[in-house]
Amino acid sequence: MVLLAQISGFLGSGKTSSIIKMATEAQKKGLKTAVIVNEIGDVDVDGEFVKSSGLKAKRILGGCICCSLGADLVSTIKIVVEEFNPDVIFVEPTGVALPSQVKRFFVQASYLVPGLEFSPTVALVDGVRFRSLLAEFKDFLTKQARDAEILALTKIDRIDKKFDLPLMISALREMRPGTRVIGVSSVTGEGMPDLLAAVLGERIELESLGNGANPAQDDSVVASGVGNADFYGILRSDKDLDGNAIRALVSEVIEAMGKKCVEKTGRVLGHIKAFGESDGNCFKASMVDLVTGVEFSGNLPKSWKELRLSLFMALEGFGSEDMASHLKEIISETSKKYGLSVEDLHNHH
Ligand SMILES: Nc1nc2c(ncn2[C@@H]2O[C@H](COP(=O)(O)OP(=O)(O)O)[C@@H](O)[C@H]2O)c(=O)[nH]1
Ligand SMILES: [Mg+2]
Repeated sequence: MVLLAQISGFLGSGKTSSIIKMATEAQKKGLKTAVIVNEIGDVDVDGEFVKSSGLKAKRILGGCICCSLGADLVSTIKIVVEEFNPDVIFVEPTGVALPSQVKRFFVQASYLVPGLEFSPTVALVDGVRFRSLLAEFKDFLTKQARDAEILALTKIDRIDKKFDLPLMISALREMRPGTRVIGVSSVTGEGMPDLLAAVLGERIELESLGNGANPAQDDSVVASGVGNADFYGILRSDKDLDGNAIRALVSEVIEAMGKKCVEKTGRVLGHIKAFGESDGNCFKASMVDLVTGVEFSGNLPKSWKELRLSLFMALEGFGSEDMASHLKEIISETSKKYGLSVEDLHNHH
């Protein structure tokens, strides 16, 4: 038996963080786990971060597994089962995927891989950005929520438990009546045992697919209006720099792109993130809104001359080409400011 668990949710809602938390817990219970991470762009951030957390992972890049890359999902499930022989596979779709579409490809995978079973689909909803997401992205949220058996309100460590949390939970219940809603935090671990218990302990039948599901869609990346851009390369310095220089540099690039997005669209609705490796240390930097700012996890080096950096952003309403040209300019300007040379490896592929 291999359990397939889909953890969906909008860009930056906390999918990767929750999966790392749940997969690590599942391993402590003696279950072998693997993760499949899908990214709209060609540059991998989350897959690398999941691996650096000690988990087995495969990535699917350059599109969405609910539409254009559905066939890749099917073959990747087969490869993961053959290579890792896991008990549970956590699947992280892109933030614009429709869970029901991903389920369709789970069904196809079950023709190729015997013994697949299916956890209830989880859709994560960001508690910190709840108000702005509801105000500006309600249709899409409702679509994602309609496809899920469990709704998890994330980041509750930052939500007022007395007043706001119960209101948000009832707003979610209204979005899809009858669905279970669980509040979770991958920082404090609150709610995670309940969510994991449901994912590991409950099953959905393939026949239930299609109930309330959205009609097939050609390309969910195009339909979402989310643009994306990325960078993959090496930044080098002549002098020794410290970890704070990485923090400052990466924050500056991410914040500058966030501000560009506000100039263009009036707000930041999406996710800007980076994975870096320097002197044997790995870290992830991430921003979903300008107020919270850039958050780092992992380790920064004490001293370094070379930084391998993958950066990826997906932002609603910001055209991909426009975004790419701004990103290039901002990376080049910021690197110059810190006295770094830039080797762009992405454009050499
Ligand atoms: N305070 C708080 N922040 C979180 C939590 N989960 C994720 N985040 C932050 O939210 C951002 C997006 O998280 P990530 O897991 O990458 O989201 P994904 O894009 O859905 O995979 C990151 O900056 C995380 O540090 C949480 O439970 N509490
Ligand atoms: Mg992620």
